[in-house]
Amino acid sequence: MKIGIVCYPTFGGSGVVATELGMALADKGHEVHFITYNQPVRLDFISHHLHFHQVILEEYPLFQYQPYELALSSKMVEIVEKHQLEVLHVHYAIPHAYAAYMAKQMLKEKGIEIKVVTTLHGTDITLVGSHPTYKTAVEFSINNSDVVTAVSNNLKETTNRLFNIKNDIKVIYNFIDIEKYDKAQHQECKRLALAKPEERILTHVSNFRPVKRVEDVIKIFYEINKEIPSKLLLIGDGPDRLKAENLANKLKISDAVLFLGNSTEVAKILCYSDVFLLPSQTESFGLAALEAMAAETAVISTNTGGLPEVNIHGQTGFLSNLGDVNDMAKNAISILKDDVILARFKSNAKKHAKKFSIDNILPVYEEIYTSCYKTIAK
Ligand code: GMT
Repeated sequence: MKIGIVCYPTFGGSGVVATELGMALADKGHEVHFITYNQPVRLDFISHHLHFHQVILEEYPLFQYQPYELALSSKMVEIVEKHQLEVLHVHYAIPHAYAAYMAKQMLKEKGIEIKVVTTLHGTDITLVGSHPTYKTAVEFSINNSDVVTAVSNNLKETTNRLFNIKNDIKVIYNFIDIEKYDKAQHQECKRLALAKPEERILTHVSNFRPVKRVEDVIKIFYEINKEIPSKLLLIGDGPDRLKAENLANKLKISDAVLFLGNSTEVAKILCYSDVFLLPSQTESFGLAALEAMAAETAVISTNTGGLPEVNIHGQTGFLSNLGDVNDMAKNAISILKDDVILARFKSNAKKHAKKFSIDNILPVYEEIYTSCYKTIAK
């Protein structure tokens, strides 16, 4: 099929899911067109099945804020028409679902019917979308999408609680390319370059936004490090990085804390990891936790949002109440202090991650696209 994918091209989870989905679809022979303002960071190849169309914003002195939705919907119309796309799959409701609705109306005027699939990822509902500033438009665009999906049961419930939704929301979990993580596990994982043989390695991957509570990561590690020789690797960048660095300095653990910045090689870095820390305020799913589990890493997380659907308490890791850094540290220590226990948690994590294999999830998206296409053909 010919599919247009609209997403944020950044390191955020929704962009990662959209990009991995597009690349997997292209691999299966579908023609995929990414429409966004930059090349998605994880888009590592372009082929005759995989295209990228940049939305360019024109500067104009009158605009304090450039009207991105307008440029995006115009670009969608252009690309749908030019490449005869059959479906538009937009990731993250704001403003993509709204822009897609506008594109659909403009195409209708030209006698072209296009179906819109909207995938809700989390903060587009929980933190931003339900804010009175956006709520009316978000609710409207969700209700006017042809198919709506959410990345966890929790996100579906939250969406139905916060909005007056008329569509049935289909839950499709985030997914993982297990083979990529298997390969990274089998590469030469040079642990000794980062830690002493007796040290455990803890990791955290995020975009360092306040919702990730990176200072809690440092506080948890501080407690662990008192009892277990260990290193903490932080991957990513964002507004709270400096706060986290300052806290590590203040607690005099900066020698044990490595800030590695953004990386497109997360699978390779996670091969060092024993325990992954995710003390988020909320996670609709927690793709970062799933990626860690695929790299055979136990997860210490909060019990918020969709995290309990991913991290199984007492099996793949532990769940704690938001902000309870002592409980998270205690749980991490209970895993890290014993080789046999650690090995059990790691193996459980990997086994559970396999349930989210792309091989299981991709056909579900394909089915949705096909059902959209069939409705048009009728
Ligand atoms: O979590 C982020 O910082 C990025 C954000 C996004 O939308 O780009 O991620 C959300 O979508 C991911 C993919 O579906 C989910 O795995 C994350 O849990 C979700 N983040 C939050 O709900 C905070």
